[in-house]
Amino acid sequence: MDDKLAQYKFRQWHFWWLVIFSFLLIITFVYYLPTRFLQQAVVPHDEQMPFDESQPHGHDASGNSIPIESGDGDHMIDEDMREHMDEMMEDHNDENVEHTPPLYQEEGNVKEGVSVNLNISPVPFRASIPLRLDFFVNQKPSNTPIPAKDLQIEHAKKMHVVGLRSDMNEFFHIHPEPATEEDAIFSINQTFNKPGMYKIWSSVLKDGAGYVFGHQPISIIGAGPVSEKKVFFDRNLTAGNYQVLLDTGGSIVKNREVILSFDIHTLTGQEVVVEDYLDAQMHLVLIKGDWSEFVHTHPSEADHGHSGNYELIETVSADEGHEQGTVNDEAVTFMVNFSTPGLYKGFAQFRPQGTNLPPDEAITAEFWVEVLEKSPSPISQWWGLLVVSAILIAGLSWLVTRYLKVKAEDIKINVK
Ligand SMILES: [Cu+2]
Repeated sequence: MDDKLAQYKFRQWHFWWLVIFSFLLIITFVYYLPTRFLQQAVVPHDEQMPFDESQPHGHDASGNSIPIESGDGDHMIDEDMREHMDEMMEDHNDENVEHTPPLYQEEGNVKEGVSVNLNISPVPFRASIPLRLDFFVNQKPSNTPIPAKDLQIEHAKKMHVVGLRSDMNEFFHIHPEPATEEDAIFSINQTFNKPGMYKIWSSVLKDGAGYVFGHQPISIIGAGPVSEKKVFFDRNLTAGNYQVLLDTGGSIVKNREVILSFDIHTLTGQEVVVEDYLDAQMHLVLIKGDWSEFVHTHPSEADHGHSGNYELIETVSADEGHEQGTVNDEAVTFMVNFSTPGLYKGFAQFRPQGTNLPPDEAITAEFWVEVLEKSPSPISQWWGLLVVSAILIAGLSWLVTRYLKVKAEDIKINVK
């Protein structure tokens, strides 16, 4: 009798063991490993790349970068793209040796060296009237003026100025000019259409070194709401009469090089080729929601040679052979490295070929990205919950069976 009971018990244990074990096997071989394998097939594993010095970023380079990671969403990485990315990586690394990293400083913190001080008039700063912005380029601590002739042109200008409101709207990218090359003051009129707090950044290049200055936030007074913040994660962006398809390659993780690719079409789906805007295919400005990070970047220089576009899909018109028939689907790509996690707003600026926009102006596509502290675990939460609940159910039913058995024993004893 005891043998039978022991055997029965053993078979029960054996059954549950098999159930749980096969469950784990399924999870591992049907889901976990294929996902990991797919991920690793997409990115070069554990390849340390030098810190992206050539890309302007919000503070002194602390120099680290790690492999790009692909995440959710069906992004368009195929073998050709992989080849192209490797090429870009190589070119990118070559570039690093050429560019010194732009030094990011808040205007008020510059005690020594090149500095830019911003002065705005008239006070108080009112919305909807032109305000004069004067950027005084000087050498600290003596405030010695640095004339425009001592600065270098970068992307067609000696000074680039970017600004926006605290709700990350009202973005502007303008280029103050000096009266003469002997002058150290770069001036421009700017009208702030809406009231609120604004942050302005200026950047210059001197002796081959880039400098970015964050200026004291200013308060513009006027009628209307001072903030209308709206965070959105659309990836098909509308900008003017154009739609811009943004591919981030999945989730973005801090200190990991990520490739952002922009594919521009008309609203009716026609491919749009861009012409140069300030000496680059496109300009991309990324600003962190708390204004602590500022990135102004351009498609990789090496790409510029062959217009930084990458053929995604070849479209062939019905009348094959007529030269004018074929337009390749292209995207402009940027390599960016976010050094801190958080929400960033991006401003991708481009000029469609043949546009009648004034030369210094461009169309701006706005978007948000979230930079993660670390890459999301390969096992999605859903699967995690499933495994945990299955184990809990098994445990519970085991406990209940045991309890019932004990109860039954008790009743038997009492009956006797
Ligand atoms: Cu600019």
